[in-house]
Amino acid sequence: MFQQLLKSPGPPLIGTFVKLPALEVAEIIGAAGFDFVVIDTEHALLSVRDVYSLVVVYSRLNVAPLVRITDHGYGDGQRYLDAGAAGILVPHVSNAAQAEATMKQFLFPPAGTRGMGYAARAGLWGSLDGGPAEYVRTGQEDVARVAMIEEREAVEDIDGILAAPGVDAAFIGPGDLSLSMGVPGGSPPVHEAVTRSIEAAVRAGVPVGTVVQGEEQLRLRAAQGCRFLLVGNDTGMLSGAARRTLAQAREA
Ligand code: 3PY
Ligand code: MG
Repeated sequence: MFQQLLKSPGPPLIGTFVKLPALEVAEIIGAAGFDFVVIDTEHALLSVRDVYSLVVVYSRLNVAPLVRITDHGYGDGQRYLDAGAAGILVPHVSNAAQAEATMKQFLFPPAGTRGMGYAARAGLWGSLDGGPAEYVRTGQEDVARVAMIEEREAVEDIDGILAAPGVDAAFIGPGDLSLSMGVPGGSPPVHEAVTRSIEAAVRAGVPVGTVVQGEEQLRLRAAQGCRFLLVGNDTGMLSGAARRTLAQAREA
C-alpha cells in the first residue's frame, strides 16, 4: 500500500523518525496523526523485538511503519518486511550496481531472491486472504524499498540508482551528504546536491523524500516535488519540549 501511496498525487506525506521502543511514545506519535514513521535501527538501539512491537502498534494506529535497516543485509530487512513493515529504507546506497544487488534481496523471484515467509505476520500467520500468492503480491507491489542517497558518489550516480530494479523510492539524507562532501550541514553545496537529487528523481518519475527543518524548507521541498518528508524524531520532540518547559519555568 505504501508504494501506491507514494505514487499517488497529493500533498507530501509527513512522517517522523522513531528511535524509542516505548509503546506509550508510539501511541503519542500515532495520536498526533503522522502519515508514516521510520523506525530507525541504523541510529537507535532497537531490538528486532522492539521493531516488531512498533510495527504492530503503528499499523493498528493507521500510521505506515517503515523501518530503516542497519546496513545492506538480507536478514535485517527480510525480518521487518515479514513483520509487516510498510517499507524499508536502505542507508548509504552508493551506486547503481549496489542498489540493484541490495534491493534484489527484498524482491521475490524471479525479480530477486527474497525467501517465502507466508507463516509470518505479513502473511497473517499463514491465513491471509488470497494465500501465499497474496503474500508475495504485497511483498512485490505494496511495500516500498527506499534507497537512501547520502553520499557524494550516490549523487553522481543518481540516475543509475533511480533506474535500478527494486528501487521504489529515494530518500535524500542531507546529514551524511554533508559529511561525505566535507562541508557543513545546511551549507549551500549540500542544499544544491539535495535539490539536484530531488530533480533527478522527479524527472525519472521515482517518488522522492528528504528531511526538512522548519516550514520554509518544508514548503520548498514540497514545491520541488517531494512526495514524502520527515520532520524530526521522537527523541528530539521530547528533548525540545523538556528544554522549553524548563526554560519557561526558569523565566517565570
Ligand atoms: C541523513 O541525513 O544522513 C539521514 O540519514 C537522514 O536524516
Ligand atoms: Mg544518514
